[in-house]
Amino acid sequence: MFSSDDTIVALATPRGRGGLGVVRLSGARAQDVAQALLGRATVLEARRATVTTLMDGVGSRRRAIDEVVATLFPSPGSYTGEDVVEVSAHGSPVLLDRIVALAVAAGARLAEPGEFTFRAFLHGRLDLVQAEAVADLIEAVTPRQARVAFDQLEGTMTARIAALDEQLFDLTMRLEASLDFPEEGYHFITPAEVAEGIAMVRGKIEETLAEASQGRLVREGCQVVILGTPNAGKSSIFNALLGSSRSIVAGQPGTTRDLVTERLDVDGLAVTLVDSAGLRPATDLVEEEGVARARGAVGVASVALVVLDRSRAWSEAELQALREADEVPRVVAVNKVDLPAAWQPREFEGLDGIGVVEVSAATGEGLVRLRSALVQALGGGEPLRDSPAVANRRHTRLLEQAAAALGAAERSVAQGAAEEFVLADMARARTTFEELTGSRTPDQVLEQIFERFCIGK
Ligand SMILES: Nc1nc2c(ncn2[C@@H]2O[C@H](COP(=O)(O)OP(=O)(O)OP(=O)(O)O)[C@@H](O)[C@H]2O)c(=O)[nH]1
Ligand SMILES: [Mg+2]
Repeated sequence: MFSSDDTIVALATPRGRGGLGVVRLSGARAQDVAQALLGRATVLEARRATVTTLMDGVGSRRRAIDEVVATLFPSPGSYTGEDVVEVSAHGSPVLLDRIVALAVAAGARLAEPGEFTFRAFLHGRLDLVQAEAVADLIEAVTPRQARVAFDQLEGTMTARIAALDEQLFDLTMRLEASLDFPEEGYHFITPAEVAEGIAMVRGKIEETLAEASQGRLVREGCQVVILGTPNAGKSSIFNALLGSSRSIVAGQPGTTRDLVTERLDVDGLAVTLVDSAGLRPATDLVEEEGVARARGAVGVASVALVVLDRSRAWSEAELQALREADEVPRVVAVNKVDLPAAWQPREFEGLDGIGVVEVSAATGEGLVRLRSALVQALGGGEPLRDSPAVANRRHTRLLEQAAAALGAAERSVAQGAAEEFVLADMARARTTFEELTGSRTPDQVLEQIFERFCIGK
């Protein structure tokens, strides 16, 4: 994938105007390149911020274009494990582009997306799970996502895998010893001990997997689509949950036709909230398209929030609204409780066994309860764990493979199969661990992982 013997450069801060912008260099020639850019007398000491000037032009036309702070992080104790120089300049896009161009002229190459973190991985500064955590941390949109990503960066997941691998290694060694000295039979380890050891490791993998669905929910967020009868106050509730008048609210039914989508932090979960036209029978082509889009949104939603109007007589339309989205978990918001009631939720069978919350988008009553009902529905009813260690599909897939391999090993032991078979299954499990942490990961997988980063990370 990336060539790793040249020196790379990129803007490490977002493009755009700001107080500061940081250009980062990494590689064997980072110091030389920096020297070519900085004022002549500059001596960069390790890990010491040095105030200096940034120079442009050659000979008599050479002049300072900014005052900067440069810091050298020498190999191997830097982010990438190579010599790194960070130059903090004023946050002007033209200036920062120029600094990057000057670094390239002095022999650096523009970094590819994720290349700094890739080098950190390559030089053993981070394992693959931690490198993924860097991308997650940068992309986090809720504080909880950031915390889970940071835990992973700190190595919670890495430590768990290392402990499991160690246990498997120990079992493997003892079983191999029994093989090498067959006359001693199962002297080094009994089949019962092998079975017990393997079952224990598999149990821990399954525990970790059980946490994974929550971890994934935190990491990837989820979609909540708002459905319900026309004019029930769907858009009003959408706006109230967001705290802004994002969707148009009006007295006549059929106001919302297209999908209106907004990101929302619900107790740390990144929820994509979708206001829709509902699934009512359409009266014209535009509306028909709107209803089709609403149906499409239900298809990918984790939860449907069905809004009903309590101030209006109960009719077939309410039943219809409840019936239509029954393929996803539902929360029902019985809205307009500030107005006289035309019916009571408990009178209707369709509402049995679904979370029903009485609210008023107009006064804000019940909104806190509505939020917690949503969190409940999203988290499968269990309280959300604070820091699930596993969070992405690559991890869960590999852990499932490891658990399956160990399951096969357990069966082999139970059937009294030769040690070689048991050892082969255990070796498969250990290979998935290596793939997880990156000590043995195919290049295409690495590419996919680092592609997710943007340039400069
Ligand atoms: N009194 C009262 N009026 C409400 C409440 N919620 C919404 N309304 C009013 O009900 C009407 C319809 O509200 P919307 O939010 O546009 O309803 P909707 O379900 O999005 O409507 P469509 O998009 O047309 O299907 C508006 O006049 C709102 O002001 C509420 O809690 N109490
Ligand atoms: Mg609407």
